Formats: sequence, C-alpha cells, structure tokens
Amino acid sequence: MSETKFPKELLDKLVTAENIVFFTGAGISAESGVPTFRGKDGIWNKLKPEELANFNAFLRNTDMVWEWYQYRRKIVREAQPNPGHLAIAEFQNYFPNVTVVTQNVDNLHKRAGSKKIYELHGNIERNFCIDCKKWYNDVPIDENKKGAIKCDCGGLIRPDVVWFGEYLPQDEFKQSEWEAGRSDICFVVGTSAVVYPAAYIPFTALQAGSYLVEVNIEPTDFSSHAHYSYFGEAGKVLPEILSEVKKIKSSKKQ
Ligand code: BJW
Ligand code: ZN
Repeated sequence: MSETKFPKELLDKLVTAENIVFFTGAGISAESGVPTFRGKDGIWNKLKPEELANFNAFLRNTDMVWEWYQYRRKIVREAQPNPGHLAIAEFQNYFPNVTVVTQNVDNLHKRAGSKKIYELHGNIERNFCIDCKKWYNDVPIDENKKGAIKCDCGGLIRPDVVWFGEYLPQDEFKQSEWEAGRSDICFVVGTSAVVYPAAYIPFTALQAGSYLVEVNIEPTDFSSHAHYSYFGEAGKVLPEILSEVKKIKSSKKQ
C-alpha cells in the first residue's frame, strides 16, 4: 500500500472495523457557516450560555431567547452540509454499522445522508408548547415579527433542545451508549467535549476497547485520551480518512 500520513494502527482498524461511531459537535458544522459555541469564533464569547440556554432564562427573557433561536434557525436553514458531513455519510458505503451521535441541533448530518443519527441535544426545527406539549415544527422565520409565539392554548412555545440542567432524551442517550460500547473505532469530531453527560460517550467507547480518533482544529480536554488526534478542519481531514478507507477497501477486493 502507498505511504500515508495516518498511523498503521488506524489503518489496521479500518481494515477490520464493522461498527463505527462518529461523536460530533459544533465544529463539524463550522465550515458550513454555523458558529460554534466556544473557541475563538464561538457565539458564547459574546453571549453567555447561562443567560440563554436554560429554562429560567427562557421564562425571564422569552422574546430574547426565542429570537436567538430564530436567528440560528435562519443560519442553519441557509447552511449546506460540508465535505465533513458528506464524508461521514459516505462511510455507510464501506462499513456495516455507522452511527452518528451528535450534540448538534442543526440537521446537517441528516441532510448529508447519514441514516442512523442520535441527537443528544435535540433539534432546532422542533418546538413544543410547555403547557399542552403540542408540537410546532418548521416555524416560519418572519424578520418583521419579533418576539416569541404562543400556543393555541396560550402556553409558551420553546425549541425542543436540551438546555443546561435538563435531561437528555433517554432513549437516544442509551442507544448512543450501546453503539459506543460496541464500536471498533470512535471518531470524536469538532467538539470541545466539556458538556456532560454527552461527553461520556467517547469514554464509554474507550472503556470498551474502541480505537479513539479525535479530529479538531486544536487540542481539547479529550486529546490526552485519544489514541490518535488529527489537528485540522473536519471538512478536510474526514475526506482524507475516507479516501484511505476507499484505498483499503479496493485493495481488499483485488
Ligand atoms: C473544529 C472546527 C473545524 C471549530 N473542524 N473542529 C458532569 C460534570 C460536570 C458538569 C456536569 C456533569 N453532568 C452534568 C453537568 C452540568 C452540565 C454541564 O455539562 N456543564 C459543563 C459545561 C460544566 N450539563 C447539563 O446541564 C446537561 N444536563 C444534565 O446534566 O442533566 C441532568 C440534570 C438534570 C436536572 C438537574 C441536574 C442535572 C445538559 C447539557 C445541555 C447542553 N446544551 C447545549 C445547548 C443546546 C441547545 C442549543 O444548541 O442552543 O448544547 S450547550 C452547547 O454545548 C450545545 C452543544 O451541543 C454543547 C457542546 O458544545 P460543542 O459541540 O462541543 O461545541 P463547542 O463550541 O464547545 O466546541 C467546538 C469545537 O469545535 C472546538 O473544540 C473547536 O476547536 C472545534 N472546531 N472549527 C474541526 N472546522
Ligand atoms: Zn399549548
């Protein structure tokens, strides 16, 4: 096989792996123009998470929090999946079981074609009434209409995302733990890995003997735990790994 920059251990794992998990965070969508939370271009350099991403903030500043989500919905709707999302979806053509466990709420993995996706922090396109629980999905964004919208019952409508102090969707979290626990390789992509319990997922994989590969533009809290960290943009690194996969799979056929 021709020379590659990837460690032999990773290439060997790619030959035999059946179960692959991608644990993703905001960084994978950065190249689609969706801002990250933390880091140098993170939105929370200006806006503090505790002021926005919790239920009390929503009750105190309903209009402001709602408008923040409408603003982010607009960005996400105009964004397109980037080569990183697309490479992850293409892994499905080469491995029998590819699972995306994402902390992102932006739908970009789905739009890229990934099939098995667990959204640990919800989805920005879904909303529900906090009183009668009626769903209000795909709400229009009218820039002339400021402020939150109300349910037919008069209740406040909130985005179906997980705020600080709230439980993650239990089924999705359990399924993610199960997939991490049987993974052969777990890629940890574009996440600062500081928000729990989501950040336990790669540790579950690690404890189960999975090979951990981090892809990030800079070192994170997780770097010292990864078997291999590749520092670069996800939209460049993941297609490079995919092209190694293609080489491996085509040489196996011959
Ligand atoms: C690139 C790149 C490129 C850039 N290529 N890379 C255990 C220990 C400590 C604390 C806790 C714990 N357990 C629970 C907690 C408390 C809390 C928590 O974790 N706090 C810590 C922050 C201290 N957790 C919770 O409250 C959770 N709930 C919970 O625990 O429930 C139990 C409970 C119930 C009742 C009472 C008490 C407890 C819920 C957490 C919910 C987080 N929600 C948010 C908002 C979602 C909605 C929304 O989108 O608005 O989720 S916060 C925000 O952070 C969002 C993200 O999904 C999450 C993670 O961020 P992520 O994805 O890692 O993004 P960034 O910006 O941090 O990092 C981007 C990375 O990309 C960087 O590393 C860049 O370098 C990199 N990058 N460009 C590759 N091109
Ligand atoms: Zn209602």
